[in-house]
Amino acid sequence: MKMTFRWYGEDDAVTLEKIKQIPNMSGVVTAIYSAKVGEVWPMEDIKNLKDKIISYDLEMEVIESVPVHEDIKLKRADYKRYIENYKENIRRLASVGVKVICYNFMPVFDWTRSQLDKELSDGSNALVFYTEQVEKMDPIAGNLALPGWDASYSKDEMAELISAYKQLGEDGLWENLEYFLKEIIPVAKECDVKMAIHQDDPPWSIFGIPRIITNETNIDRFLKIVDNEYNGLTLCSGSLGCSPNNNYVQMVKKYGKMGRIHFAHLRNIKLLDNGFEETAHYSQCGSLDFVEILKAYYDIDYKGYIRPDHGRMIWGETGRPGYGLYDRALGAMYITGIWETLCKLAGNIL
Ligand code: DNO
Repeated sequence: MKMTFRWYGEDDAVTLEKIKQIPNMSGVVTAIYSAKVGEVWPMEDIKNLKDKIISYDLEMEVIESVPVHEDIKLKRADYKRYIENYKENIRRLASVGVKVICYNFMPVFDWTRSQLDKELSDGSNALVFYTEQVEKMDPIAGNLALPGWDASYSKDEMAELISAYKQLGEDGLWENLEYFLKEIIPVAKECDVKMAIHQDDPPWSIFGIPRIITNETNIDRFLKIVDNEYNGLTLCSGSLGCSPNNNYVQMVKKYGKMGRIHFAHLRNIKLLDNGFEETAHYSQCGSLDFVEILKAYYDIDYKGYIRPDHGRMIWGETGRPGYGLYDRALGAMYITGIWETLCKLAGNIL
């Protein structure tokens, strides 16, 4: 495996200098954040980004994300142009050595939480999802702004989008995903870039709009749409793991053997009756067993990328929720420690 760290570019308080000092870090996972969703990323910006990263002796082999425009997900208006733009972004990123592109097909909202700074019993704070709080949230009132969301919609646009998705339903969303994959995967193959879809987070419908990349049955269906390795997965333990019906370890074994996992997001969560809380990566803190998870990756001889996912805010750090330095760095070292142990026990080097 190759250990990586998410970096939000020049504006990120977590700098490349700091990331470089985390042991075993091979590279960063990043994107061009100044581009509008759906547009072609300027080649000069891509090259500058890469130059900056390699000047710290880090790699830029994974992009997270090239966002999919809502017109593509709804297959309406400008979807053809946006699909052509998407293909062009794949080509441009391939030309500077990018190997994996992470994306998602979640309507309107990316990851959703009800609170971003819930104080845990040890005084740290974390992102949480309490069902009763989410039920009170009104996305149309425009009082929601989570860091992963596109904040550019007016109230009217948001209301229209939500109603369009309600009308489209799950079947419609599957059809549009199929169309998109059949268009872009051949280009990814030509460019030798692995596309890696991220699961919906949380893996169930929110605000009455459909979500489909949620469980093993649906991931099986997704992989069959274009049945080759270029149509692959970012397998996210925290997204899948917050539904008790998903067995993440089993999925690692199954999709790993099929050669379809290209990127892993590893984070722990504590399952509750009314939702979940994000916790430290350490197994004892949450509901997921990190030794079992990493053993599954080790046993499939996983050669792809891993990144520690959301961390808590600890030691007084403030910043982008889920993406501070300290707790993610602890997570990276914990994962690396387990991996090193597995390697040594098997008589291999790290
Ligand atoms: C959350 C992230 C997601 C992810 C996208 C991929 O922190 O894992 O926002 O980047 O869903 O497109």
